[in-house]
Amino acid sequence: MSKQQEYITITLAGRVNVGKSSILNLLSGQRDFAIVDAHPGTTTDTVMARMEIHELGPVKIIDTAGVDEYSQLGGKKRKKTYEAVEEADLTLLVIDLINDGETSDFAVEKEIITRALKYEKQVLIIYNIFHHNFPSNKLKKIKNIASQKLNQDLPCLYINALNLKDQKKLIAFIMTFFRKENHQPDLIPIYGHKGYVLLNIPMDEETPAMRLLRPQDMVMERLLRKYLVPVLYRMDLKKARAGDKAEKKRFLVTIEHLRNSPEGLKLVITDSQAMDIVGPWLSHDISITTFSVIMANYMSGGNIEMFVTGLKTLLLLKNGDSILIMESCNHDRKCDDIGTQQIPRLIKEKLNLELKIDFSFGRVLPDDLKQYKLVIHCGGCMIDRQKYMRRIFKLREARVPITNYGLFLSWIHNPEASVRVTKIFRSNKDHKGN
Ligand SMILES: Nc1nc2c(ncn2[C@@H]2O[C@H](COP(=O)(O)OP(=O)(O)OP(=O)(O)O)[C@@H](O)[C@H]2O)c(=O)[nH]1
Ligand code: SF4
Ligand SMILES: [Mg+2]
Repeated sequence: MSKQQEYITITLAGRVNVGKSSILNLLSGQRDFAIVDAHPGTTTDTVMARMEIHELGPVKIIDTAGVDEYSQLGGKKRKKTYEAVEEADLTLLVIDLINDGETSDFAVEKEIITRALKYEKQVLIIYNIFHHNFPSNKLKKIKNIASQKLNQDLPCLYINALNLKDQKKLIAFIMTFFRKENHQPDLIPIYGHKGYVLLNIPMDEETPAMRLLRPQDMVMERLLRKYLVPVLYRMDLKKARAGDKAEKKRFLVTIEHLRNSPEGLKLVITDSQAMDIVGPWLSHDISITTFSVIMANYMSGGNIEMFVTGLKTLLLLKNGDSILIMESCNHDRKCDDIGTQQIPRLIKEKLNLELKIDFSFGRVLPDDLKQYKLVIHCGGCMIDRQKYMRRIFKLREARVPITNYGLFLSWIHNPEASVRVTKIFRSNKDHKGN
């Protein structure tokens, strides 16, 4: 599990000038962490700050632009704010109690709450009180009016965001009401502190120098933590694919060596591009999966079956249907790139289909998802779990099935292989712990 994915994400949202950035400063304990100004619209885009809040652990706080700015730019800012709300584990909805408590219709605030709850996220209300010595009877009256108008059964807190003493109060409030949910399954559900796991990493023109890819790093970290021994193996995929007997022998000798060792071979994890080679080479009593399938299971909170179901859509596609190939980052593309070349070619050759294939690279989701019959997604290792889950929600909302590169590449050569690469997740589903 990477550090990046252990962050709790908290979004600060509300109208302009209600003290969102001041609350970010309050949480950080620094008055000048974010720019704060009496001018409405000071924060013009989502701003992310990572910090360690002792009681909560690593937290990613997203300060946002106010959602009630109705210029053309305001629409763009609002879109980003809503995205941040939909992704966050927790939204702190900030309301300027004295200015808005009596007069506002709270439509904007209700919209924020609706969006968060739709994405099964949590919301807490922060009433920010700008005036120190506001008469208490008047304040009580406004509090009542505001809570009646907002009409939400959500925990709320009254603070003065400029008062550093309210920091403790705010953190205690979050600690009391935020339910820290752990949706993340074990990255590699194999158990027992003994055994080798062979990682097949072919390395091609796209492989960056001087480092391994993030899923490979994550897998190694997990194996070490479990006292399992990762064995890194580089297959020459070109030779293997060309039927080179020596290349096959080199691989199988390594496998036999590990199998016959006292510790034994627990699992083979391969780059998904080599699954069509490695799968048939290995006898069925050897467990095998791919890095991409591991990531899909992990990022989706253990929902690998959703990607298996998505595969079945491939058999229902007709010429002219649109599908979307999605990657969560925008990397250099060299020859025979998986997303832009291999997958489209395999669809054409193996399924004999002429599809309309669109591509989406990076963090932004296309607006009109409904036009697609299927999404084929990469492992998604470069975005965090919250962003990935928002994608899954959006696709579910648009009723678009999703599958994954690793599953696709296993299935297209041999449908049985897609069952094989998901077996470790199904057979160990109920096992908790690492
Ligand atoms: N007196 C008092 N002033 C506050 C409080 N919170 C914020 N302010 C002031 O209100 C103004 C706006 O605060 P910001 O934190 O920038 O508000 P924001 O919601 O981030 O505003 P935008 O980024 O413009 O949407 C600043 O002048 C703050 O100093 C508070 O609790 N008490
Ligand atoms: S985000 Fe996707 S395309 Fe980018 S490196 Fe990770 S798996 Fe590959
Ligand atoms: Mg601001």
